[in-house]
Amino acid sequence: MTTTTTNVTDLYPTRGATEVATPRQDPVVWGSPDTPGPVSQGDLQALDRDGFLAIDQLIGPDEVEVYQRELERLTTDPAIREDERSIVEPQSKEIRSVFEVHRISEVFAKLVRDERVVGRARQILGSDVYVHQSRINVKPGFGASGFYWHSDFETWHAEDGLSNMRTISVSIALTENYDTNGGLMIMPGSHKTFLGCAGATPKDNYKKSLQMQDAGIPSDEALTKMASEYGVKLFTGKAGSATWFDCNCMHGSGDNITPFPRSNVFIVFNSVENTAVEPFSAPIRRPDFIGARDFTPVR
Ligand code: 6CS
Ligand code: FE
Repeated sequence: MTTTTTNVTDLYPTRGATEVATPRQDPVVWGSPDTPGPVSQGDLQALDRDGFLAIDQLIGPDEVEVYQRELERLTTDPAIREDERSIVEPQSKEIRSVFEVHRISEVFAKLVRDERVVGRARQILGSDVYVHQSRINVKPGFGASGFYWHSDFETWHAEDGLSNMRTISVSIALTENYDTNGGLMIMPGSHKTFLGCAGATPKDNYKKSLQMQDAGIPSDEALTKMASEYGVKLFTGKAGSATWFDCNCMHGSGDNITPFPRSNVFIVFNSVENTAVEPFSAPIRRPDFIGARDFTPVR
């Protein structure tokens, strides 16, 4: 194990000369079984086993419309397009993602504070939580590109300085996620092994990685072994459905060549007991609109 400048032990080495697997050393569900909250004991056990929890309807159809209108407003606002927090599609130059959407939009800020959302995050992580990252992914269709296989924690550890796996993401569908328009795919159970990737992090990596990730990509051999062992689950659901998934799930999504957008809002809750230190394997920090440095708990 190596220590970083802040003398924090690096439990999960990555982006060295070779790819290296490390067994997970953190719980998946941190809250104690009798912690009250919206997630049932059965669902907590499933989350621990699989690394994800799918919910058919987290928000109702009438609410979804409010968020769909807000997504439309944001992605057609010229000021947002000019904002550095907007990432465009490499080909079409359409907006691909808008980061820090919980700070830009009061509508999405309200969703973050909703007990159905933050209440689940607190229960799973067993503590107060803050937003490490939020984004809307538009995936507009007609060739919008996907996200290659990766573990989010691998990036958040290497580039944002999250020490432990005490971070949970929720992807809330704002349009219908069919089995054809580039839905989220997760390898069930893959969250129990940390795959440290080979290859150092280039400076300003985020400027490229948010369009097409390079550093932090597993090898074909590792992906073949994992997919053979765990399988691949595709998540579909109506607008308003949600997928909670552990920070270390191996996941990705395909291109969307249908005319039907696959838009979601993606919120990453991190425990206030796991606040970001210095990057474990990157020359500099990423901007705080990608990896938050304000650890104020969500209230
Ligand atoms: O680098 C990140 O933080 C982002 N990249 C991906 C592909 N998923 C997680 C996160 O939004
Ligand atoms: Fe991801």
